[in-house]
Amino acid sequence: MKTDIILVIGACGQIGIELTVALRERYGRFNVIAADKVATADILLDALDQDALRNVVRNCGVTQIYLLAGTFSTPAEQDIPPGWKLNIQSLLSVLEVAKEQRLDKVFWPSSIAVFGPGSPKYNCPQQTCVEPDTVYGISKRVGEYWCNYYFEQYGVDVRSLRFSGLVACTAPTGYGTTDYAVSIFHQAIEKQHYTCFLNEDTCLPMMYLPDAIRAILELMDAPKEAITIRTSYNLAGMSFAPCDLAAEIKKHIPGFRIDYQPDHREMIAAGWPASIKDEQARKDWGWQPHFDLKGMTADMLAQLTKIKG
Ligand code: AKB
Repeated sequence: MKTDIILVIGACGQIGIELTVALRERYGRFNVIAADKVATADILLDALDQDALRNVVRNCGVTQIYLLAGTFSTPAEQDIPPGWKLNIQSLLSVLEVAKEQRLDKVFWPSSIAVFGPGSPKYNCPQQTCVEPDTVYGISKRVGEYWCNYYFEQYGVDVRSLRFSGLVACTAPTGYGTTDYAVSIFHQAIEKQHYTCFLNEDTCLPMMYLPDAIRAILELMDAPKEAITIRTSYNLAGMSFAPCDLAAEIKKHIPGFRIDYQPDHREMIAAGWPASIKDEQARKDWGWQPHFDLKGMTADMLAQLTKIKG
């Protein structure tokens, strides 16, 4: 039987750290290659370098790629060309190499940022108006079309999820619009105070990272015939606003205080749905989230308190 050899590109980022651990538990330490641009990775790989990627795939006998390298909404808005290039060119390189080298499967994350002000605000469905109004959202939407194109034209088995704001205890705070929901935990533990860059009632779809990792594994395990969406699946976890999260943290840290100084990121968040409907993921491959706001908050605080000693 053929051994699965997995290449994780962007292995040292928000999703990559925990996904690499989960993949290693499943496929074995030496069958999962952690690639990134930082020295702690197994191999140094620039996601934009297609020749280098092809060499790694050939030399290591890679059968599956998880492409996690990319930029988030806030930096992409501030400097368009590099964000666009990283999000789209890296995906095209991976899809080309997957086609040439006949890889078994590819995973690529999309985002709720594909939706825009014209999309339904609540329970935003899979099939609806999808007109993003941010650089990041446009790049994710275009990426979804590329995934569908390579599947339809060349049979590349590429699978994708539209992630909400992800909350993780292992990764440093990122540069996304939803990343207040990570910083708030660090500041609550360290200073019992947080100044939020979104309005108190800006509700967004969110997900705890263990649920997101499980979703990736379950999607990639699903039989090919079960996958009916070849752009990207809506995926729901929970929805909350900063005031809801602050109230939940206060139950654990009664002295915690929050104030609000909304900045340019509020504009980005205002264009996104407050909640997502994900029936297709539930129907096609049995998706069910495990964490709600209460469970996530308790777990994040317990994990971070341990990590911070
Ligand atoms: C961001 O805020 O940019 C990301 C996302 C919603 O994809 N977390």
